[in-house]
This record gives sequence, structure tokens and C-alpha cells, in this order.
Amino acid sequence: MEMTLRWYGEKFDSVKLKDIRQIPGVGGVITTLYHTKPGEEWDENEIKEMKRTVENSGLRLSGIESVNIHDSIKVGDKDRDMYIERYINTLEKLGRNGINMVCYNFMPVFDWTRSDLAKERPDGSTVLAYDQKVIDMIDPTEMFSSVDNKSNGFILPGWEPERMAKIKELFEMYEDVDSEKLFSNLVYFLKAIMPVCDRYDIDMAIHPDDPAWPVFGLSRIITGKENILRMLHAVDNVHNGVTLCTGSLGSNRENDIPDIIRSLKGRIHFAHVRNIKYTGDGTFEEAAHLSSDGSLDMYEIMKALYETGFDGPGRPDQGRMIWGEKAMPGYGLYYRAVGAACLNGIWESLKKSEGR
Ligand SMILES: [Mn+2]
Repeated sequence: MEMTLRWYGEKFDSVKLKDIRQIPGVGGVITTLYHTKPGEEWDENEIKEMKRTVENSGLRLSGIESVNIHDSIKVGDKDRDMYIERYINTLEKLGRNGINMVCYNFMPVFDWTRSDLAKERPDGSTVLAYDQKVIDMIDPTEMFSSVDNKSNGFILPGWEPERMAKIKELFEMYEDVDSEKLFSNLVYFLKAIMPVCDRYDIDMAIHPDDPAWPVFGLSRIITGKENILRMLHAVDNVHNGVTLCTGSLGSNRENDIPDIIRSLKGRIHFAHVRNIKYTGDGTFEEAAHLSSDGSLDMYEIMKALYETGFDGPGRPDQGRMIWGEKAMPGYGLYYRAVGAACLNGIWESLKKSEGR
């Protein structure tokens, strides 16, 4: 695994590349053109500039998270072919510039959902948390304002104000999109983009739905081993792969993450490795990377990645906010550096114990 950190770009991120460079074992960042909107074709000069900025700081640009998918593609309306063409053009430009891993998701309306962006834990750190009972009481069209109030003034990925301003229209778009329709729209999209991925050796890595069950009555299709394998078989090309996000998949207690990792061998192109703690039925909060702090076995997860020969980029994902840092919820420098160090420690011990 190549350890990386997510970085939102100089204009949007409180974290500096020179600070990321000082975290032991972190050699790359996962970034994006954060100002672009879903459906917009990326500008090649901006891609070059983004790459130059990262490389000038002594880091590698290890992949993109995300190139977002326009809702027309997800619902499969009359405009989808136009948006797919733009997406292909963006992939072509990334490929030409030597960028070979693209993370995306196929979640309706909301990229991810939490009921609290700064839940205080007993040690005084704050974390993102989810409580189904709280979510059930929220009007989904009000969800954006409640999230925006707690984002420390940062724009959250997937919660762009321009998009959320049209939230009622978005819900209408998805009204008759059941999980089968959403799945076939995903397959349609993947079949269309595979030729450009083959040409430039671009690994597409779909991010699982977070949490891994339907929220606000919206369909969710990337939630566990069975539907992920179905998706991989439907477009059986190595470039059609997965972001293994332990926290998203782990939100469903029935998901056995090491087993999922082993069954997806060769098709995991990106790893988000974080711990979560189950706090009740349908409730969880994000925890530190030490297994004892949460409910997931981080050693077994890293071991499964190691044993299946995973050599793509990985990152500690979002984490706790500690030491009074003010940053985008989940994306401070301090704790993610701790998380990366913890994962690197497990990885080194796995390597050494096998004499590799
Ligand atoms: Mn993730």
C-alpha cells in the first residue's frame, strides 16, 4: 500500500502540502479540482497545474477523489450521454497526464450522511457520527442547512451549496429510480467509459455508499459483498474496481471486511482505512485507528490487504479532530497523521513478519 492523504487544494484546504510531506511514510496525496461541479469537463491546464503543485512539494499525485458523476447519469435521463461524453473527456485528460486512479461514487442526492459532524468523545476529541433515529426525524431537504452550520465554514465534499440549493428538484429526479434502475444506469456508465480507461490504464474505484443502507428512501447499491461482486461481474474489466472503504462498509455490522477484501482481490484500486465504533442499533461514530478504540479489527483488515497483494494508494480517511485544530470536519492534519502512522506501523510489521 502506498500511504497517502486526501488534499483539497491550496484554495480550499487548511492543510499544507509541506506539512503532509513531513508525515513519515506518506509519499502522495489524493486530490481533485475541488471547484469543479459534477458534469463539468475538466480543464487540462488546471490538471497540469494541480499535478505540478503536488510534485513541486515533493509528493506524488496518487489519484483523484473524486471526479463526480452528474445526476443525469445516475437517473439515466435524456442528457446522460452528453454528461458521459464530458466524463470521458476528463478521464482522457487525466490519463494523458499520467493520473491513473479515479475514485467516484454513485449515491443518489447525498454523497454521505452523518447526523453530527463534531460529536465529542470522552477524550475531548470530536468525530463525525451517525444516528438513524436522528436522521429519521430530519426533513431531508433541510439536511443541508444543518450540515452547513457545523462545517467550520468549509465546503464539504458532495455538499456543495449550489447543488444543495436545488435539493427538492434532486429528490424529484430520483423519485422513480429504484435500486435496479440505479444499478443498470451504473453499468451503462461503466461500459461507456471502459474504452478510455483501457487506453490510459485508468483504474476506476467506486466508493461504497455511506452508510451502507438506504437513507431518506433513496436507493443504495454499493453496500456489501454481493452487490459489489455483481457490479464487478456486470462489467468484467480490471479497470472497473472499488475503493475499499472500511468505515462505509463497516457501518453495516453484517459486512465482514477482511472477507470482502479477499473476495475482491485484484479489483481494489484504492483503500480508505478507518475505524468506527458501534454505539447502538443504526448508530456509530468514527474512532481512532487502534482496533481497541472502535469496533473494527484494523490488524485483520490490513492483513487481508497485505495478503491479497494490494499495492494501490490508501489513506487513513477522515478522522478525529484533535489538539484544537480548526479544519474541515474529519480532515484535520494532526489526527490523520496519527492514523497514517498507525496504519504504516501495522503494514511494516506485516512485511517484516513475513520476511519481505
Ligand atoms: Mn471513505
